[in-house]
Amino acid sequence: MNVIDWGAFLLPYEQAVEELKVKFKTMRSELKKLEEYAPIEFVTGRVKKISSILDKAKRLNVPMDQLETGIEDIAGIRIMCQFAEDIRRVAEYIRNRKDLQVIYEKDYITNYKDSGYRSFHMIVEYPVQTALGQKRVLAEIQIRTLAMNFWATIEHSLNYKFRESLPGDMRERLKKAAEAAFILDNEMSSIRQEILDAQKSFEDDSSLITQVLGAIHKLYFYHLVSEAIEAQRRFNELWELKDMHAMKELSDEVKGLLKQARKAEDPDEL
Ligand code: 0O2
Ligand code: 0O2
Repeated sequence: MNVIDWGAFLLPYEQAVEELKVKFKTMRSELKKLEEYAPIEFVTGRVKKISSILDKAKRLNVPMDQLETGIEDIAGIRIMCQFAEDIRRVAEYIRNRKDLQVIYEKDYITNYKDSGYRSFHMIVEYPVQTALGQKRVLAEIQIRTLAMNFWATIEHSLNYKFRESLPGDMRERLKKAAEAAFILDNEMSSIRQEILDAQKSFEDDSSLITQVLGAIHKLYFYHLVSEAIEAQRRFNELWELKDMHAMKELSDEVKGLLKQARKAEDPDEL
């Protein structure tokens, strides 16, 4: 049996993790500039420890000369998102990338594990350019919310400490804690939606104000002076009352007057 030169074996995985971390951190800054917030909160990565590779190879019955294909998470990248709905978006961005190939996906959000574990996993093939030429390595990308990550990090460290001997009631309490994290994610998503709706309604109101004032001003161009003065008086009244429904009616009325005036000036206009 050949002795593995671990230093040389792990080198392309180390390179893959470093490169992928930079790429996803760059994706975060790009998305932050393009959108109102970054769907990626932060990115970490690691190369699996040799002892963990050996443990996993034994557990999964992977022969030592088949580690490259048999263990898919020697290179691991973790992407943390603020909201559960960001996970699907980030996964879609990854599927569309040309610098890696998605081999398969594991949706532990819809099909959460017995332990309570929730995350979205993507196994990808990533080409690394080494001094000896190109090498394609497998990497596991885990995408999860901050709450899912909080739970998984603590559960992982407890499991590591207790190994197989984690007391039954602890397992149950950890499952309950995973449910609580899930409820927290849902609650945050619904609060976010309400904030977005409120923002949208504020933007709609301010655009209505711009439109109605612009339309009143235009009445003067068509010498509809008394109509303009009356519309401005009603605008002031509605503005005081913050009655946006009536403001919309006023806007439609003024636009109607403008339409008639344009038609009177140019009867051929549609
Ligand atoms: P372990 O394995 O727990 O003993 P930086 O270089 O600043 O970007 P930094 O601070 O070196 O990043 O942290 P890194 O390497 O990104 O990861 C921090 C910790 O998160 C590591 O702990 C990993 O255990 C864990 N981690 C990060 N990403 C992954 C992943 O994709 N899969 C898994 N399984 N774990 C991950 P330690 O203490 O470095 O290592
Ligand atoms: P690490 O580096 O210590 O995190 P397996 O399910 O392990 O037999 P598979 O198919 O490779 O084999 O793994 P799976 O289930 O897709 O999950 C791989 C990784 O997901 C694990 O890596 C964990 O990082 C994470 N994971 C899966 N289930 C749980 C869980 O119940 N709790 C926590 N905290 N994390 C989980 P490893 O191999 O544990 O390595």
